[in-house]
Order: sequence, then C-alpha cells, then structure tokens
Amino acid sequence: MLFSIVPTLAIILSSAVVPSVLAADHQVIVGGPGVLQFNPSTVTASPGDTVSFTFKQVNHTATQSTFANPCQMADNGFDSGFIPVSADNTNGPFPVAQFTVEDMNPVWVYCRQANHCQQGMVFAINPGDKFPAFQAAAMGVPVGSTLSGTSSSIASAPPNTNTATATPSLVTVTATVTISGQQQVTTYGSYPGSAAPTAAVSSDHKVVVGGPNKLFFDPANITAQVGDTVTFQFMQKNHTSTQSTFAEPCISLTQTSTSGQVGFDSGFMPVADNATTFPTFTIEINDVLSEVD
Ligand SMILES: [Cu+2]
Repeated sequence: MLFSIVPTLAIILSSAVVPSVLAADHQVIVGGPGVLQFNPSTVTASPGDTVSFTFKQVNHTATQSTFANPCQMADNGFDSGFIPVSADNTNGPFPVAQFTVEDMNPVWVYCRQANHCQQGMVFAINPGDKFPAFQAAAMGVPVGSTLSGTSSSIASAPPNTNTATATPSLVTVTATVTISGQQQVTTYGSYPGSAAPTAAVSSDHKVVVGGPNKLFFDPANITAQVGDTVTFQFMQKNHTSTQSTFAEPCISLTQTSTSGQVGFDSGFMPVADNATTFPTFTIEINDVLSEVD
C-alpha cells in the first residue's frame, strides 16, 4: 500500500480515496504521556470514511497487522513509520496520519515500537465483536481471561463449567390441580426441583346488569380464569343474563346447541324503581373458551 509524507505534519496512508459526499473522519489518539493505547481502541467506519491517527508522546506507529498475528506487520499493510513527539510538546500541533477505509472488512492495527503491542497497544477498524480476542492475542493472554493495563478492553467471562451452579433448563410439566373443588389438568414450564403449583385464588367478577335507563352490562366484557366466578347484579328494571353463542347472540345457547348443551340463564329479574337491594346471579367459569352473554 502506498503512502506519502506531505510537507506538513500530516501523512496520507491511503492508496485510494473513495469519493463519498458523506464520508466521516474518525479521530484516534495514539499514545500520550504514559499512555500505551489507541483511543478509542476501535472505530466502526464505512467505505470512504477516514481514520485520522493523531500521534502523541513518545514514539509510536500505526501499523497494519492481521487477526492471526496481531504484532506482525501485514504483507502490503499500511505503516505510518515511527512518529516521535517531543515530551515538551504539550499543546501540539501533533502529527496526523490518515487512513481511508475502503470496505467493511476488519482492519487490524498495532504499534510496532518495542513491546507496545504486547502491552495491548492495538486498534481495529470494524472489528465486530473480535477486538477483545485480538487484543488478548497481542498480549499473549488466553482468550476469555481478564486483561490488565488497558481500560478499553472487554474480556468475556470464561464458560461456566461448574454444573452445580449452572442454570437448570426449563422442562414441561403436566399436573392435576384442584381448583374450586374441580380437578384441572395444567401444563406449565418448570425448573426441576422447584415447588409444585398451587391453585390460584379464584376471584369474583361483578357485572352490573341494567339500572335506571341503562340497557347494558357494566363492564361489557371481562377476562376470567377457570374457577373464577361472575356475579351479575340485577338493577332496574327487568333483565336476564342468558348464555348465547357468538353465532346467535340473541338466542339462548339452550335453544341453539346441537349437542344438548344447556346454557346458564338467570331468568327474568324484575327490580322495582325504588328497590334498595338487588338480586344477584353467580356463575362459575369452567373453561376459558366460553362465550358469555
Ligand atoms: Cu507505541
């Protein structure tokens, strides 16, 4: 790969400039007093974007390597060469080397000064999730171990081989439970060794039927569990609560059933205009399929 050193402090590392109206420049600081790092240690860049390495103290390189050999110069890879920066240069300007990104493939970079690479002074463009492994390999640390001396590295936890504390897998359990005196078969996911299920506490759903000048159920629909009860409280003047079907909403289930089903029917519940107590009619939910009217 070609690079040229321009008369100013800027160094162009790229052999090709990909034209792009929206190209971004990614700034990376190399080194600094007591710092053996690229900062940030990774960038995600698009083709045509540039990565500008700003070199600080003391004397580093930005040199392309490979994932397999993090601390070895890649064949035909780019290399800024050594860029010495005086310790008394506190305000810059600092030398800049610019690399133009050509595709989305990872670009692996290291500093080839002394043992900087072995101390974790590596960098990558578009590494995906492989940067921790790349840096660990540079440092000769087994993948998965915690790295030291770098604040930017993230090492994944080693695989858990302790079966005693491993998360148990969910198994499907079928059990018979008694709800409101009725046996129900229930299927659920459970961790082995966990407690057996207990019947849910059944609840009563109150529905007000009618009332002065009201010709509706309030609420008009409820969601109930098996074992729950629904209590219809009849207000003025004279209503019924009669089970029908989705297909024939205004005809009693008892009259439309082809299997001899008898739907519930409260019968007519006359309530006087001046009544202070109101009749109720309670049904129990036997399954969760019923259409209740
Ligand atoms: Cu270095």
